[in-house]
Amino acid sequence: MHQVANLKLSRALWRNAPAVAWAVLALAFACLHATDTRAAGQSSDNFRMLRDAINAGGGAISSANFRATTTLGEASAAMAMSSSGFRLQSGFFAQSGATAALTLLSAYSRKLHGAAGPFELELNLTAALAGAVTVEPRTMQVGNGHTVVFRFDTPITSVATVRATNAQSMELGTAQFSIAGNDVIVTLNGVPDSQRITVSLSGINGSGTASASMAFLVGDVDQSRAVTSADIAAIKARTGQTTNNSNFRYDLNTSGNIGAADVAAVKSRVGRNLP
Ligand SMILES: [Ca+2]
Repeated sequence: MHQVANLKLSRALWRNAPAVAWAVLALAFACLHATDTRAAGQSSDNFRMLRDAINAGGGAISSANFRATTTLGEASAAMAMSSSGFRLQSGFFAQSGATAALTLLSAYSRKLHGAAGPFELELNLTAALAGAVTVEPRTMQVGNGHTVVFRFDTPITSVATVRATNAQSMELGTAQFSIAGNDVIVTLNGVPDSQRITVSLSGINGSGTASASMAFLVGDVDQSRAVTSADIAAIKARTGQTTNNSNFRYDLNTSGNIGAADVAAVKSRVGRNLP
């Protein structure tokens, strides 16, 4: 019976030989092109590999089961190309997708205004430290310092260092950070008032960097970089208001409303300006 069945299968294959041949050719063609999704030369900008091509080890693509086919690199190591024997030809660069895609979208100075909630002052990321930087006019929050939020276009997994420096690259106060989704939240303590600073992050998701310059000058609600009678008038005009998204800069003591304490705070600082 088996011989009869095998004979029938052989005859069927023979009858369909042209179709079988084309199928084999098509499969070979597809395999040849499986790794070649790059646009031009193999540089860091345009090199891509398909999962099927690099994942002959099976399972998820991780260091434990990564395998590359012999056509991908230079087989200077003998036997199979495993992680210990794998070599790539000179000129080849691989890059981490997360680091390459990392972009700082925006940065904010965030403060909690009591029951009114947190409000964020967006920082001008294009201003030079000595130029028209965004001025944070609200006071440092007791026990919590200043909070600067860096918002990226991708989830953040690691940050190596964070620093707050002045124009002479001297560190001001202390800087700590935490990570929340796409945000890196920097807490500054001990930064004096009437200061321009640059907050810098390095080692973001590996090798990414980001920085934002800003200034702290309590009472400068109109961003003129000096505390003047105009700032007093602006706060007085909003006395009695509950803090909201359009007036939070005038709530200097972040109490949740604009009142006599805010007027007193700006009056006591008239004459101060940024260096
Ligand atoms: Ca207030």
